[in-house]
Amino acid sequence: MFSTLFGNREARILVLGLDNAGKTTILYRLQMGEVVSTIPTIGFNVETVQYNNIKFQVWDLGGQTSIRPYWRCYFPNTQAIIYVVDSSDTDRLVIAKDEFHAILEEEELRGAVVLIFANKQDLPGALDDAAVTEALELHKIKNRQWAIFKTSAIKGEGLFEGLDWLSNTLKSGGG
Ligand SMILES: Nc1nc2c(ncn2[C@@H]2O[C@H](COP(=O)(O)OP(=O)(O)OP(=O)(O)O)[C@@H](O)[C@H]2O)c(=O)[nH]1
Ligand SMILES: [Mg+2]
Repeated sequence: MFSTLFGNREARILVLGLDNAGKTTILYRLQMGEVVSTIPTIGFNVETVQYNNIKFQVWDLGGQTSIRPYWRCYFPNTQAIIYVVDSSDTDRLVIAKDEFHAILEEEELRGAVVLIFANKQDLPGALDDAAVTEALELHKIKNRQWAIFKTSAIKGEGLFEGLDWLSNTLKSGGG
């Protein structure tokens, strides 16, 4: 729960997105500041990331088709979603968009703010933030605070800019 007890806020964050988007890489980049070698996540990883006086409890869920239905088990009490897109995987952007809009319709996530990471910007052919905004139809988002950032989990770029936005948005009452 989001609390101001002892001035130390906490926020529960879900990291969602298709398999291979880079979710687990991002989680450990944020938590340890390093690139770790990953295997596809079956189930979840959870770590605490302390940043800007917020203790983020970050849940990284597996994104494979067969395990996406289990995402909903983690929805209650979520203040923010980080939705990760492989910006170079243009073939699957339509699927990424459909999964994204299904998440937005979930009643339990109605109050969650949304941060989109257009990840893998270091790869040739990666779409930029404007193109990912269009592909995900972000302009259709209603009644919710959201932002998109270009990231490279491998290079460590963009991730903390996103967390800055998230912490400011949560502190000002979002989520
Ligand atoms: N070039 C590049 N590769 C990345 C980046 N982020 C992640 N990867 C690679 O993409 C692959 C998949 O990364 P994961 O973090 O395991 O992906 P995931 O979203 O957790 O996948 P699931 O657990 O199956 O849902 C790995 O080989 C990563 O090293 C990035 O920013 N750039
Ligand atoms: Mg993973």
